[in-house]
Amino acid sequence: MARIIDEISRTFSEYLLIPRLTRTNHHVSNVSLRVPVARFKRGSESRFSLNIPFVAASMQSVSGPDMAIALAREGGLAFIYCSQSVEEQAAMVAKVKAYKAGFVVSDSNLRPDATLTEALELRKCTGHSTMVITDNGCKDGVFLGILTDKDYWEFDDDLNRPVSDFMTTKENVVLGREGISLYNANMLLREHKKECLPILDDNGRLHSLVFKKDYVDHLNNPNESLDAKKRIAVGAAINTHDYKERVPALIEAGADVLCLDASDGYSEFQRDAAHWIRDRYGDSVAIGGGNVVESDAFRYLVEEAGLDFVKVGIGGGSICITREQKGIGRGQASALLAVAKERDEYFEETGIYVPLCSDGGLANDTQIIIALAMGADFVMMGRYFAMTSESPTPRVSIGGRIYKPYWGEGSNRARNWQRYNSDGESGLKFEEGVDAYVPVVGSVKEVLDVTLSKIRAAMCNMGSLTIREFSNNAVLTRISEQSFIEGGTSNVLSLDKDVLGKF
Ligand code: MZP
Repeated sequence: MARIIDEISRTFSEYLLIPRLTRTNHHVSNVSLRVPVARFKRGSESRFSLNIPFVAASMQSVSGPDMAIALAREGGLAFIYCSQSVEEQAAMVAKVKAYKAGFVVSDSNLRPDATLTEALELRKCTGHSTMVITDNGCKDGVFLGILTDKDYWEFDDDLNRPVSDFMTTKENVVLGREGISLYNANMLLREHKKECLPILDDNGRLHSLVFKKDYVDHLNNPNESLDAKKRIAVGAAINTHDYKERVPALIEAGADVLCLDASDGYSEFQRDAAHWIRDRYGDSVAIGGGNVVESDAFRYLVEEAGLDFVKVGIGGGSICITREQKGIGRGQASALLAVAKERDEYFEETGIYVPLCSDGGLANDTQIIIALAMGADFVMMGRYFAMTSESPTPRVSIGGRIYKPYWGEGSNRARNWQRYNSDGESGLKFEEGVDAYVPVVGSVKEVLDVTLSKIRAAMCNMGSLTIREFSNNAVLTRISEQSFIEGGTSNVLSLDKDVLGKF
């Protein structure tokens, strides 16, 4: 006979936090939002952590290279979607890795006999004003000199003359040797008051470039998610169908974290894929998976599949109709509480901490705060990021307001049958997601600034300086419909809502 869980499925909006003692050191400036992403043993550090507890969903309408760069610069991580060809996804990962690095592979290279016109065309194409002149015009050719827009006068000089007439030649360029540390490279730039340092190998061939602006940029974004080579960190989603081709390409392109992307992740398919990856790549890449909504599924993915983190949530996504279509899912708060309890028990038993990601259904900042209080180490969001300028979809005007398209991976538009069919059958017989629009709200940085301020403030109210402390200290109360109403404005005319008729 079917087993009925003796509890109603609940969602985040049904709970409120009860403040704990705020001590004098509980100041927002002392709060750390750093969270682990990869499992770790008690007393040791996670192999991969984030400085803010946010990741962007692996969805076509959310996580392209622009989102990955913008979010990683704020301390989070985006998962480039896998509902595209292996080549396209790997190219997106490579684009993120190339965005900014301590040691950049030069993308603007010319032969010495190229004309100034060709240099201007290249500048227009790449947007980069610094060009390297090598014997063969390739990124690893013999270094001859460097050309910047200070070396020529576009409207006065003869554009048919070769760049060799204008470039600063090798003897006059400050150079670094392959193997130099990034710190020393930056110190050379400082000492010689230069903007760009070409790094050459022992044979005088170009290896890479180091830019002063990258150093300054890094200081302005101290939370950035970076890899060991100081490149932007990026996640990539994978499925259980073509991982044997997809994973090697993604790792080659530089993916730092992989995540098995499935609507229901309690499967032997996830276990087999995780083993295959671990056998070949060991712990060099963090592997997450899911989604799950109860304790047995968590245990399975942690013990049998050995995953680094587990995603929680089925059917709660803003564009998701899985619950309506198949009757599968669980209220997100109940799911998270059940899995977090199991995670904590597993930690007690084994000393191994497995981070949890609450995925989907976070309708506002308050719900993000409740999710973190209930034990999520980090949250994955689609709608929240789809609304920002960095999501990959175009702006459209509807009724005088600006929107962006946002569609589910289970919609016909996404054609992501691999996320939904574990049996290998291709194509969607029915949709589990919808095609929608969301309002445009600003840049990733702008929306995060507000949300993160609220999280820090709530953590101080709860007498906590870390996310782990926050969830350990959390005391929550369920709320009645009446107290929910009481939580909004009451018995007053709101200037915005009632007088001006906004919202
Ligand atoms: P949300 O942040 O928009 O509420 O939810 C995003 C999450 O919904 C994704 O991370 C993914 O787990 C889930 N998702 C994506 N597509 C669908 C669908 O088409 C879906 N059903 O449920």
